[in-house]
Amino acid sequence: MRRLIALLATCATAALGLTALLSPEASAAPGCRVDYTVTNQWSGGFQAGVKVTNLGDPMNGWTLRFALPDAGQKVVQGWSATWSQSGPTVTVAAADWNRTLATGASADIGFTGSLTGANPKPTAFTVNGVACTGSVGEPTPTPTPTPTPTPTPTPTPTPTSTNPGGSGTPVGINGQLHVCGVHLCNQYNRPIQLRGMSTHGLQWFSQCNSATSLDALAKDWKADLLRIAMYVQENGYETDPAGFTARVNNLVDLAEARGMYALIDFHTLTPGDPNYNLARAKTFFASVAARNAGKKNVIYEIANEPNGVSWAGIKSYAEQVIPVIRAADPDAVVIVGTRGWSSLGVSDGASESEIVNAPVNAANIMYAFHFYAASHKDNYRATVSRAAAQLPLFVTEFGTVSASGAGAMDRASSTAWLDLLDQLDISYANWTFSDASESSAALRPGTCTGSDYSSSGVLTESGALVKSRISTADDFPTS
Ligand code: IDC
Repeated sequence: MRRLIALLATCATAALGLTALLSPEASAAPGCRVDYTVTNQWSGGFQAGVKVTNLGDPMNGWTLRFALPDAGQKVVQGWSATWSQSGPTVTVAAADWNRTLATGASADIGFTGSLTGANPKPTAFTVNGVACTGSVGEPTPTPTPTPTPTPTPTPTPTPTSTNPGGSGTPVGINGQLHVCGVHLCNQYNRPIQLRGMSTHGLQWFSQCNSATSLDALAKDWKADLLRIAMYVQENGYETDPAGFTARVNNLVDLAEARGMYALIDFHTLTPGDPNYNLARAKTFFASVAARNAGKKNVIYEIANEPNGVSWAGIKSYAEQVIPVIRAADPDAVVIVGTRGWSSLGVSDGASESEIVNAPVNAANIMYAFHFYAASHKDNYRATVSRAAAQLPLFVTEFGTVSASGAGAMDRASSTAWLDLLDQLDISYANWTFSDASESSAALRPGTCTGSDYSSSGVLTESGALVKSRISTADDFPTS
């Protein structure tokens, strides 16, 4: 894996030029730093993360400009800002939600680019017309957009799949998904089952979501799906909305480049009432839906595990968030969490009938069901068997262990569950594709600080079982 190289450029506070004086966005006392990081590179293309940090007075609007140093470099798609290019000059205008930058605050943005030759990095940046000069340095200790690089002794090129939706991949075969009847259906209007993995919390385990690890997930695990678990609390989204939004978008791209679907999980957990996060959800989904509307690989999961809240409360939340997504991305599948930690109500002593009797008033949606095999057994399986005839279900999270995420793996119950999901064509994602020190993690502790994600030695007992199930050949219908 190549080393990350960041360019640090510090704006000269004295160099307030004419452009800045004319710009309504210019700060009285400007000052900024730009970290430019090539996060991925392949034959013919690359991806870069750009962090704009305001070191001057608070800014209420900013425009970043830089020149791409090689004529063969072109911006293909940028995110979290409005990107344009004229000749070598790239102009990046803040998005509504990151235009205000307090002193010391940053905006994480990024882009994918094409290139025909070498990939030199820009060395000069302006923010609001103020020329920045600086020196080449290492990444700053502040959080960088995923993927976090996996340190390896020797920098090596990392060839990755560069054919989004390539013909043989899950996205290449199935294309844009939709709900038909109670099933998830592909572009041929035929039911399919997606099998994949969930990340752990991005705030803790982003090192497990590198280009290398996701190559292994796509190629060795043959996963169809990456669930991107973005916690809202617990040092997650609420602490840095722009940064977490950028990380999610980056993972959507990494999944897309490998032909995998990306399930964007707004990982609410505590507090359990999703309405607590309603305003955040609207802001987040407006942004990711607008940014990813043109992609075929995105599915939205609007609330991980509602708990301590009635179905009416969840339904009300869903009916306010879904229109925000639809306004930007009309055709994507949306998944709604269910009562009792997404147990269809069973863990609260209820059942799926409360949903059947009062479904969310929206089309092209599914309902989430979660289980942990050592905790949730026959009565939950009976519920799923029954509910699957009436409601489109998606197991967006399950564990082979107890609901705490720890304890012994229950092989018999896990196998019974996966057999049932296969039989019903219900898609699933396993918690977690990480090396957390807990038995639900698929990778042994320490795996994500290395570069080997493929050998059997890196798998936990749970990882070995789940990989053996996920990596069997898909049988996606193509007509
Ligand atoms: C767990 C993690 C654990 C973390 C805890 C609190 O495995 O490391 O400390 O969350 O954030 C869920 C949740 C999921 C839980 C998981 C295991 O969706 O966030 O992860 N679980 O407890 N529902 C049932 C189980």
